[in-house]
Amino acid sequence: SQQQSWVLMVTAQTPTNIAVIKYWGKRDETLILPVNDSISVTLDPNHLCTTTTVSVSPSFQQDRMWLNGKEISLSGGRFQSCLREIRARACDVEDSKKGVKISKEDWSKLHVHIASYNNFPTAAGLASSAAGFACLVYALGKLMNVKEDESQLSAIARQGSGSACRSLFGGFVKWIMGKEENGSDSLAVQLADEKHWDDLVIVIAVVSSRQKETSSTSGMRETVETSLLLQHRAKEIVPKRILQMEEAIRNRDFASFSQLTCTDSNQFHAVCLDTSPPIFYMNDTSHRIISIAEKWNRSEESPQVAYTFDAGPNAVLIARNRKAATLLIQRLLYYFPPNSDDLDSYIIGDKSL
Ligand code: 2P0
Repeated sequence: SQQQSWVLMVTAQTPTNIAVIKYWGKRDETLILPVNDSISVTLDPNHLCTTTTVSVSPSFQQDRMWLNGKEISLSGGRFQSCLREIRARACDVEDSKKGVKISKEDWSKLHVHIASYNNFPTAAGLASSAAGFACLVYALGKLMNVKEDESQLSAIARQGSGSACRSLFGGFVKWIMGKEENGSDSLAVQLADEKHWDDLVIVIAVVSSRQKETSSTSGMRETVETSLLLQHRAKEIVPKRILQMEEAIRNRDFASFSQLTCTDSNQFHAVCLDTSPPIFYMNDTSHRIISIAEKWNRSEESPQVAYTFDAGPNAVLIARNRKAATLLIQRLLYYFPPNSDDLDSYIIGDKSL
């Protein structure tokens, strides 16, 4: 019948984020509650982003999802948590053009179809789950007329993937670990918007676009179970570092920002090495890039670049301004010319460069 033929659709786009103070280790695996606060920078939406279209129709028989055109299972607990939490907050929706009225109560009976695309390699340590779950939760929230603000939505995205909670905002974002056992206060807040420090230019050296060997989830679990260094880091180091990083961001103090970012990345990888069996995310090329950046920073009056590496060998380099980014790219191209065996590609995170 005419009534059964409608489809409502919402499309959203969400960039990924890169942590400058890292999240590594959970105190609750189901709710995804971390052992420390973290701080990230959200990338330019023109690069490394997820685009997700969610649709609802009375003709849909079940919830379904496609990732990069291929159907994937929604049966995992993380998808189910996000869907359940968003549905629980759904409100009335009216689309007069289509003659559609959905009451709050209808949402529990309606099914959704989700189509998601990443414009970058999935699971290569380029935070695909961060953009993915943030975009999913945001798009579903829009479709179902959810009234919650970005921070409240971030606590839902967190249950899809921890780092996803930080992608609900642009600019600089803090994920507050929270104290509550139910996770209600473990959410993201914006520290500064994207205009606050727009001199920074992000350059990603894709050392390998292959899938990583140890997933973040299992890596973190093994670290929590075996590393004493992680406990020291979470209790003694990160709380102070978070305050210092907030101050560096507030003051646009690149020397402090760079020092804190590099040190924290190196400590995260040290914690991985301190895990039993040890986890190696960086490779020889990653180490060479660190040396190039360190040597350059030391040869100048003040640091020109910060580096940080996530759960993979790819280098995220943050240059202090466009001039530094140009010099950085010149250096990288000298050491790793196009088509060199050591590097797959470069991603320049500033459309105006
Ligand atoms: C981060 N990473 O802060 C850290 C630094 C990787 C290294 O968050 O298990 O995919 O889904 O919560 O968020 C990667 O871990 O892990 C990550 P889950 P997630 O960005």
